[in-house]
Amino acid sequence: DFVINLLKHPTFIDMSYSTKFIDTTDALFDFKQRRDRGTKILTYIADITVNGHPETAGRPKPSAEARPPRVPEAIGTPQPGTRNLLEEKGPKAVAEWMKGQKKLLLTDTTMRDGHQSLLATRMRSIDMIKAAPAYAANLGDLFSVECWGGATFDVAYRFLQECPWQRLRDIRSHLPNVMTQMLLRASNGVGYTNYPDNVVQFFVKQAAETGVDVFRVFDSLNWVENMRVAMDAVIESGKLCEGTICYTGDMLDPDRAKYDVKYYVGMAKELEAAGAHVLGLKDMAGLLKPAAARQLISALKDEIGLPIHFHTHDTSGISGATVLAAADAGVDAVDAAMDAFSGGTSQPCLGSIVEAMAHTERDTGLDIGAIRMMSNYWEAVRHQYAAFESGLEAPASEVYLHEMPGGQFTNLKAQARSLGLEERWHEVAQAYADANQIFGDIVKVTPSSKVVGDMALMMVSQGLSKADVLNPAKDMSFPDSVIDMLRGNLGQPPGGWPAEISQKVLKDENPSTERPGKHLPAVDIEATRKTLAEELDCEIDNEDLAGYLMYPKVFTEYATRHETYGPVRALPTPTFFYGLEPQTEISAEIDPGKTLEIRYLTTGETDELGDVKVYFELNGQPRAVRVPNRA
Ligand code: BTN
Ligand code: 3PY
Ligand code: ZN
Repeated sequence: DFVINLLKHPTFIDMSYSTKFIDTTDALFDFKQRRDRGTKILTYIADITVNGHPETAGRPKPSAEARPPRVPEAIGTPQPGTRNLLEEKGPKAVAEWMKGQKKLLLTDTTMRDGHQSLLATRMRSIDMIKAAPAYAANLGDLFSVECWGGATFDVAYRFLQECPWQRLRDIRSHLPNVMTQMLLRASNGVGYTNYPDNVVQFFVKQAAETGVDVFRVFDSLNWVENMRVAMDAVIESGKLCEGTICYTGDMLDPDRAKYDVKYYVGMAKELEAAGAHVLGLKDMAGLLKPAAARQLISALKDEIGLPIHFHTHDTSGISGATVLAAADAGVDAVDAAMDAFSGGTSQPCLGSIVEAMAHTERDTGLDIGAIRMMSNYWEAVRHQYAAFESGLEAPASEVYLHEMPGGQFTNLKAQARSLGLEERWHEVAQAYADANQIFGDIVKVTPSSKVVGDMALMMVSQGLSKADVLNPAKDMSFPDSVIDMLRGNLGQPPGGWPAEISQKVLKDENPSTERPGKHLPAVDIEATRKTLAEELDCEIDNEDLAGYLMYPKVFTEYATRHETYGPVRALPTPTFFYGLEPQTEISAEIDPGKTLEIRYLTTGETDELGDVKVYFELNGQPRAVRVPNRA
């Protein structure tokens, strides 16, 4: 690069230079050090080997005896499945086909909600992509594989140093016959805040192009008005739009009349009118009890023409019974996680549902042997993520008190721990329930659940009761997320925000009751692309741009680290989190057919700058890289 800069420099071209010119012309040295990907990936392994990974420090390690995951065998060639139907006949035909089925259709959530709810969303792409061919060949009768969206998007960039789009593209290419599914927070995209309409549209279009077939669209306050932009974008893309109701409260409890069967049927009708192909019923906390499921599904079946897809969590331990009741009442599809990723704050157990339905008229038709083989793989994968286990040891009926979503539960527990409130967890649970009542009993799911969580932590850490919070004479400052929500920036809950808390938080400020996206100015997408390309000094494609539009800082930090560490997504999971032992060897396929054979030899002494030299063999050739010793 130096020589190129020199050759192109006007002073050099007109030959008016001396060697002093080189010494004093900084612009000549204005080049990015472009290192090859092998060196970058060695730098990463060296850094982790010397310093450890910041995320696994002090956390439980995988057991030394744990068997390495053996990639499940793909038996035979993939048969046409739901994806083929969608491609050939379109989303309405898929919906009709669902309704005409006797089978209970199943979605496998292992690659999204399963690890989001059990392992803090930390599952890496490589572990998913390896399973995809066996899903295609052996489990081609699944309705869909949920593998994208929700929290997986930002966690991929932020903590796993990998591109979520590439994950989707790779899963898609290895799973050609079963629909992929994502969770989309309507106008909140895959983020925690409302985005301008054109950002939501741009994101959905790209997700459809890269490989999402089913979009489960929900709003964190069940406000259909705030779901239309996202739903319209999905419909426009030709993919399957699952307009979704979030279930909360207790439908059969006369004291919680706000969310009764009439409320849910009313919302379902709005979603049907808004063009949903499928009705999603999302019980994100696992609160729907079997008797209520029977009534609710029956009522929805009677009143709505759409097929129904039910999602729940097993935090209480009773979700299997709820699924069976829903199946009896005629639900069309349900979500479940592969056995090793099921139970607790995750979904009910897929294999057990298959067994429960066998030899009944709702037999799923799935092969239990194929499920066992797949689950054995996931079991070994899960062991590698021991550092991220939350340690919920038993079912918790306390979920009916606090109503926390499965995906939030372990997160909030970790937040409480970091504030020194771990011992007071049951107080946090009670405060969460109280905060929900303060806000007027709302749907709690990302991002509204985060606001309730912030409020609950504030109440416990400051020793505030519900009466204190509502007392107009008691002054206090509220978390930013609370102020933002009461301003109307997440939209409107049924019945609006209660005046008491709204006035206390906003004082004289007038909240907005309109759809937030109505006032957010459109982003100039091409100008953003240009600025970002200049900032990062590289081309920005639509996937990168969509990532940046959701999470500007998270994306640019990812891109900067990528420049240093290269395609670390190709590393085996134990190497990514723990580095290598001396004289051990791994392979990393950095492009299809291009594999690096990496052997770690030894580490030298720390020099006066605090750096160490780490010695490897890369494809048989000796290589050394220098990294800071921070250990
Ligand atoms: C993180 O930033 O916590 C997640 C990504 C890992 C980045 C690598 S890990 C090795 C090196 N040391 C750090 O503290 N960050 C980078
Ligand atoms: C998410 O939005 O990530 C969820 O899982 C909500 O249940
Ligand atoms: Zn869920």
